[in-house]
Amino acid sequence: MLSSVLFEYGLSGNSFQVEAFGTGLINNTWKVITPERDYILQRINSAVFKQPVDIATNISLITKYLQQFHPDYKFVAPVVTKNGEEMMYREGEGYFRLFPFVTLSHSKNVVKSPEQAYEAAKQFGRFTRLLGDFDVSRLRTTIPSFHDLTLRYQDFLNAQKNGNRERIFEAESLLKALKKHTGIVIEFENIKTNPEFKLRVTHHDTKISNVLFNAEEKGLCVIDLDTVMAGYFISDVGDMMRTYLCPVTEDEKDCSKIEVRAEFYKSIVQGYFDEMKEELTPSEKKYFFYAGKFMIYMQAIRFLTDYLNNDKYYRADYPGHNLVRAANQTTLLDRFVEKEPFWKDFTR
Ligand code: GN1
Ligand code: MG
Repeated sequence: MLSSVLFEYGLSGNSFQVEAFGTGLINNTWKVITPERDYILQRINSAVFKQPVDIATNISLITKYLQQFHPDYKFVAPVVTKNGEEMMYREGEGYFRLFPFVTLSHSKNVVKSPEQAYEAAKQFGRFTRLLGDFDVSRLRTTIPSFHDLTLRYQDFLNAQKNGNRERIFEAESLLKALKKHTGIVIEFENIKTNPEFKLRVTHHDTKISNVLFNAEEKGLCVIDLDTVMAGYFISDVGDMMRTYLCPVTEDEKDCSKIEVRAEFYKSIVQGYFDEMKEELTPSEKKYFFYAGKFMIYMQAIRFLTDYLNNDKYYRADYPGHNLVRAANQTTLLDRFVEKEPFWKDFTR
């Protein structure tokens, strides 16, 4: 199957080797190794991305803009098929695209040092800044209401009504704990009506594995642009807090290992501000710490919603996986909120 897809890109015969790659929960990803160069092949999950062509449209708009206005920016554009398509469709198999594997680059699955957090935050800040004059309304919405916390909270309430009874019973204490944080949803309502909150080109998935580093450990660029859409900066900054501050991942079962690290927080502020300080409005800056609450809370309720709905969305490697993730993120939220009085002023 994959070889017939690769054939469309002019790769044929037994000149290549294909292996599973990465840790994403939604799409399938492979590394394609050829004697000349390596590639990343991906199949889009079309249950999540209902109009995969919208992704290709956005990437193409961004590629053109960056090539024109920031030709030095290292941007990983997809390889086109022999027919000149940026994304290809295979009956019964779905949508695929191929990227060149950036030579001498590497990605990481966990943030090990504040320097890495700084580099990543700078890269995501730079991406948004370089696209600051791009008309964000031209971007297609690849997942409707993706980071709309109001809607996610509604989905969460619906799952408690209509979800798997046994699982609802099992998750009772977690449900209670999460309901205590509804202030975060109310705050988001204020943001949506605040004219000082700008819709910008937002990545929406700023985990460390979406940054490429060079051999000197400097950030090169960001990758995985499927969820690049109009959005608020709190999505990007918040997801960095969610995934860089803690020494263990969202899959960790032992919640006693969950902590948030001040040095890493400072690095996110520094890296992001080095690019975005002049762009953010005073109102937005006031919500810098809130960004972490927003994203950690949203991820906690998304995992729990999915658990109550029998794991329809996130890949689960074992039956209680999404419950573990939800409990993990709830603990992370508690640890993070404890820091509010101490960290809130770092942005000044
Ligand atoms: C999904 O597939 P992956 O790992 O890139 C999800 C993100 C979540 C993340 C949690 C389209 O991203 O929103 O933060 O899992 N992407 C989508 O690990 O839902
Ligand atoms: Mg992703």
